[in-house]
Amino acid sequence: MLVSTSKDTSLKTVLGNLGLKDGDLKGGTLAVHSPVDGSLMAELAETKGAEMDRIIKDANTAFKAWRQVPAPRRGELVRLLGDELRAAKDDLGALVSWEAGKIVSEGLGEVQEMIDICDLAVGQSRQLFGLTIASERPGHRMMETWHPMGPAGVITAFNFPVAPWAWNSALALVCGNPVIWKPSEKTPLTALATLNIFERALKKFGDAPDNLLQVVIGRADLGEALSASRDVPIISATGSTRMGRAVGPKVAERFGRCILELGGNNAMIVAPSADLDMAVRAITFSAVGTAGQRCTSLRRLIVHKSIKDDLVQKLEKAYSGLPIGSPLEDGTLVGPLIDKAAGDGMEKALSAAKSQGGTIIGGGKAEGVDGGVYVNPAIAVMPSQTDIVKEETFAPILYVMEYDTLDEAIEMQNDVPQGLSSCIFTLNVREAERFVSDMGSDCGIANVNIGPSGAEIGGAFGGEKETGGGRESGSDAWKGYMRRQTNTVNYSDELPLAQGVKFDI
Ligand code: UN1
Repeated sequence: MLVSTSKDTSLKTVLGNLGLKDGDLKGGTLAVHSPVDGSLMAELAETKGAEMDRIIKDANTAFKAWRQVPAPRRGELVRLLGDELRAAKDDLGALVSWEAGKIVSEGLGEVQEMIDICDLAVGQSRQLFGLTIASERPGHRMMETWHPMGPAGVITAFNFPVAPWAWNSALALVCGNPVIWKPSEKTPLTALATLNIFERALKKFGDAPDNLLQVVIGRADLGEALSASRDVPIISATGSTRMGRAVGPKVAERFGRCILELGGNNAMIVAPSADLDMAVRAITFSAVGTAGQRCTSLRRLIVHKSIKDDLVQKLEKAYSGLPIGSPLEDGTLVGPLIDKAAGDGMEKALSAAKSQGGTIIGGGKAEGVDGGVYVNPAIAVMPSQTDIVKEETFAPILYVMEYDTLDEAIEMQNDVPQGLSSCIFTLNVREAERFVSDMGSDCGIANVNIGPSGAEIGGAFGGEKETGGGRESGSDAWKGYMRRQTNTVNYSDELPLAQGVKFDI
């Protein structure tokens, strides 16, 4: 196989470099196939449901020790993790390509995202601060303190098999919480490789408690066990809205804390003043990059009617030259879908789009690439925002609708159940400001003159409505992994009551 760098990205070498030994990858019940060529990469032993109690208990034992370690020292472990990730970047990036089907540059980008959040979390470990609040009572001080919460259950999806684990875990760890990780059953190898990388950091760190990070391999029942356990105070889950509907109520039932990052149905409004060449580049990256399998992928294009035909023509041209093929080959921009079910989902959505009045450009099986599910990205020009457009289909389908007034465009942008990411292309400052104002996009992310995907880790990541409302990675997302305690300290020799209440005995 051709590779994009001089590095050996063959699966055998990569697995070996990441400490995944042949013997550990055989004889189990979980078959892991590569979307690149359909080959069987591993048959892994699965964690049994009956083991979950012990795993959760071990995490709580680790918590009792880890919470006492000063936060900046906890940060040192995450700093070492960042170092080890830097050293393993090429190998882990290549394994992401093998297991999730991402092109080399995106596989590496995902590992870079892990490194970036480690850097952020190291700084954060010295900044887990609360406020001092003016007390109404003389000789009193009010303040808030942030304390560790306990084990965090982190459930991740196939499409970003490692970065969302890192967003959650780098912060959870500096905040004093052990992590139990349930990766997607489609991408367990990258999780096991990450566990090995973490263990390299642990060794250098020296005196961390055992079981700070445990990985459970298997299916939905393991995620359910985490969600149902009172001894896992935080559940952070990335995946489909369907998964969120299973996890959310279970966690709520026991009053646990949920951080949900679910489906998106992200739109771009293209206004008449837009720089169309730039828009075409942004649209192509965000609609066909990662084969349309990011939760931030561009799925809806809302274009002013005066430029619609021109833009669709430009996109057709850009789409016609897209290199589709093995993600490990130099120059490929569109890799495979994760599995056959994803290909069937795309077919189904395209035929629904057609029956709802859409004109389909592209789609279908890509010529000349075999082994995996390789498809031609599709553009579906729709008469309006019909039912199928309101659904998230995890595939490279771009629905195009036209608008007349900006009000109408914003209304269309917001008129879907999901609320993750959104953007506008315009050179008109009024339109741009309007879009990011309280009258604009209802999403967690709203961009101007860049696409909806490819967010940096410095901002809070997540969205509203069926996207689940959680926020991860940057800004003050660290607070999601700690409990806030309000402290009032009386340093006077009186006992005044708040609100002027008198209670003399
Ligand atoms: C996801 O698809 O689950 O903004 C996460 C982005 C990436 C993260 C996507 N930083 O596209």
